[in-house]
Amino acid sequence: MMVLYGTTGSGAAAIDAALRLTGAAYRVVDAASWKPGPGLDELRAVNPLAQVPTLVLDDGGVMSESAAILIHLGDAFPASGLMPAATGARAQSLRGLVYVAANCYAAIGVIDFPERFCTDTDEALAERIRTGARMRLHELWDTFADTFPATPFLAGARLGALDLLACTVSRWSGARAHLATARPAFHALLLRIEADPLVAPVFAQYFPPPKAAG
Ligand SMILES: N[C@@H](CCC(=O)N[C@@H](CS)C(=O)NCC(=O)O)C(=O)O
Repeated sequence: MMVLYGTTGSGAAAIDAALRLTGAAYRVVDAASWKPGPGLDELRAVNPLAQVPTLVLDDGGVMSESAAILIHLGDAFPASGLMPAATGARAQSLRGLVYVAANCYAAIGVIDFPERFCTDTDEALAERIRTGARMRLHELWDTFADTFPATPFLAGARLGALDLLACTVSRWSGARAHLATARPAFHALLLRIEADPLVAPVFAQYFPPPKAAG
């Protein structure tokens, strides 16, 4: 059985939803680099970066990198529709998946861990790095929205990998609030994808609404 490493609020949401589309058997281990415990020990043993999502395949092969995991699942389970079958649509999905991973997800790594990208980082400098990376992230989402049309899904006729990754990664660092005013149609599209009956329960689990204070 496949094993997915991830936790609430993480990019494992996209992979969990994708695994449900495949219908394959898998189990989830609660793990993240910021959650010390047995899950993290297990995660570190398979992925030295200790990043999630990480997926251990049936044959013991380790997959990290969300775009690669999604492309692999699309290839291994073609009936899932994760990757479009038509060559042109598949090419655009590949472009979109790598765009989100290489540009948007990478910017979030800078926002979350500015000290990894600088030396002698005091809090004021860390905050300037975070602010700059966040501005860049929001521009990157604007360009994504302008570049990848929904027909009616980002992956084409069916819900696919690109929809799942875009919905997940746009959850962070104020991107949704930005898009709601900067690209309202794209923002509405993300909400529509998340309302899909397969996606909605997964996102409710990974992105629960904040608890009211008191
Ligand atoms: N390049 C990876 C990035 C994964 C990533 O940064 N995941 C975050 C959680 S959403 C993480 O595990 N961060 C912890 C860390 O880097 O220590 C991907 O595309 O999947």
